[in-house]
Amino acid sequence: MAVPTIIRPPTCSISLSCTPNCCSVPKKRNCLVSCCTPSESAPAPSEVRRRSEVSFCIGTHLIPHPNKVDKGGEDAFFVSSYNGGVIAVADGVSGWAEQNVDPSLFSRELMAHASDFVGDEEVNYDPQILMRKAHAATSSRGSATVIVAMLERNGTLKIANVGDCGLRVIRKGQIIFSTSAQEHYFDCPYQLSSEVVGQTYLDATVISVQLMEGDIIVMGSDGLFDNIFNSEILSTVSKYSDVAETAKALASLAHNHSMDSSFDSPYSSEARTRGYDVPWWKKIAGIKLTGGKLDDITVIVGQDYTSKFSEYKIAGDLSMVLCTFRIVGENYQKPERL
Ligand SMILES: [Mn+2]
Repeated sequence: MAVPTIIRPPTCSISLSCTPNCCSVPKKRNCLVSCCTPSESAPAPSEVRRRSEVSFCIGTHLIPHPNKVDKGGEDAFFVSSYNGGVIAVADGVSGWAEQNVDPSLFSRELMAHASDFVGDEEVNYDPQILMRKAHAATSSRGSATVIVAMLERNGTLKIANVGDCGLRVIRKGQIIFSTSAQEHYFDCPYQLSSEVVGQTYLDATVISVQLMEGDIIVMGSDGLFDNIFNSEILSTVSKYSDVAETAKALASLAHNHSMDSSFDSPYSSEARTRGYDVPWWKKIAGIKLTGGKLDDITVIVGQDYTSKFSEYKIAGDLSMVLCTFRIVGENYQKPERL
């Protein structure tokens, strides 16, 4: 993204001693303990752990904008294993550089505060409140788009999103959930800002998704979603089993597209839809606006490994099992030097 609103109008700790089947009715959390006390017929502890926990392994990858490699780009992210787990991305609005403000300061400070407040009593595991507190604590000048997703231990993924970072949930090879970007106009997304003209946590899109066994989560900054199509996300995640490798492959594909002036990217396609295109005399010659969008690219991938390696299949939703994020990648931004 390029335009800040200021310059234009703006592995879990509890082992449940039950299998999902024994608790199928009623579906209440406390039933997990009360109706499933260990018995002679209960599976051995090692089996129990494998059957009753679902870990979404988290892998991350960040590739900075080619011109911003030295300072690591202007995206920031964090991953936490608190409670079920938290993943978040902030994208510093690059237009601030025109006012001699380093756009990375705001996004990094915002994510640092968000990471600090994850366990705060007032936040109460609500991504929107986490956003509010992190924003209020951030003193740097600048602005950022931001997305926060928190996994409850019953498998509910709670998402708060301001701007054009994004998240997809993939189930059985299909995208079954996708965030929508919020924007003032093309290339000017909603953003949390140091200035009063910006948006607040109240502007966030807030939504919950019930995850299921085998689901894959792909979260990223707009640098990911502007440069690769959903179909490419699906084909890429199907090729890898390791989440860190998946995140790197997605980021690398987006990065390659971002530097390809002939690639008809989601970004160039959207630009044409909005009326931006090559001059008419080029259009007559059959030329159209193409190319990827150079940008920082942050990717966070969460994948349920349980279904791949467990013989026991949990039918349906995960509300009866314990769901957590397990971090296997970096838990903060560590840009790759190209
Ligand atoms: Mn961006």
